[in-house]
Amino acid sequence: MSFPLVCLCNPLLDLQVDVEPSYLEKYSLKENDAILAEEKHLPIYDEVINQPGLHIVAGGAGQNSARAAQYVLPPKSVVYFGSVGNDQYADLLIKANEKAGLTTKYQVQTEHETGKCAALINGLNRSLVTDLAAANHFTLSHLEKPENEEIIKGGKVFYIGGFHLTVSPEAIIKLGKEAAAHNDKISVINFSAPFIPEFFKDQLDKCLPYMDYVICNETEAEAYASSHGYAEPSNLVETAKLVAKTPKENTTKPRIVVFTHGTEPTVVVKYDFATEKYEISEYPVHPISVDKIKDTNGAGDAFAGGFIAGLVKGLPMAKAVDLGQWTAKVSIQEIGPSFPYDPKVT
Ligand code: 26A
Repeated sequence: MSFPLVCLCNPLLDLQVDVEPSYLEKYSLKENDAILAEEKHLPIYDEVINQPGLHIVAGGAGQNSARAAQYVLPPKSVVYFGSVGNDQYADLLIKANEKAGLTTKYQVQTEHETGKCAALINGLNRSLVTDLAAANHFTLSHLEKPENEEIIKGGKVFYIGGFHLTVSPEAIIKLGKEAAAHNDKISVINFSAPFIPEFFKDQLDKCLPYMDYVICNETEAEAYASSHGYAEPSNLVETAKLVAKTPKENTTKPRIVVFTHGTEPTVVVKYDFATEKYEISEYPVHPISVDKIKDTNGAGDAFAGGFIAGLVKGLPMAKAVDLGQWTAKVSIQEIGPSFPYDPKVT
């Protein structure tokens, strides 16, 4: 079995509800953030389960991107690795992935439940509180099974949700090494949330040398700059240049940093290690009227999914960014990190 796109992250079920700012205040949550649940957050799950208007949807950042990429690629193009429990939640995720045409290769935990994310929607913002549960128990050994080794060997593009840095950097490095060993393979990591470059800096720095592409947004860029002690890079482009030039295992291929910035243009910075030169470009986002937006849960994941689908297709940068912006636009018009089926291709 082989798939051009191989993805790795934490599979989660999203429990999505609309909340008032006072609810976020009660739990000291920011209006637009993603965090790991602490003890004090645990009552949230019981509260949202009982709230009218609850939507239960497939989530998990990398899994959302994998579904988004499969949405625009030919059938059976994408495979996804992660860890779930042996429960009904996992069955729901498997069904959602099947519907999306995404091939799932889960590691199943018997002693832990499938992870969940309370997606607290407040207007155009979303605050995500995650209990990783089984997703936290993914191990490198799953990728070392002969059938999965085979899948990795056959992969062309490897996409890693940076959220997985909290789980198994070894598994990330395994995929990164496969890409670094071949000039015609590509590895991509998404910083995922500010707390990743902030609190998982060492894990990130260990994995980055194996990554050809970095995707992140402006708040994650800021967190990266501050945790790495950069004296306030003046703007997004300056931070992108710093990330692009960080040490790299295979310097035959450039490092390319893709920074999204809400409705501001997407910034792409490419660093060529041989010539020591940067190439900087900017791409406007697809405008959409606010009344068409259902919620922004998974917007960034959808962008990443469309973008990596563009890499699989071998599209030039402008077209790959454009495909990412299109998938993001499609997803924010659906409830949760979802897509309208049957698939349409741009
Ligand atoms: C480790 N953490 C905190 C997480 C996540 C996560 N996916 C993986 N690991 N926290 C939130 N998400 C997912 O992000 C999507 C929106 O971008 C949510 O499940 C949601 O679908």
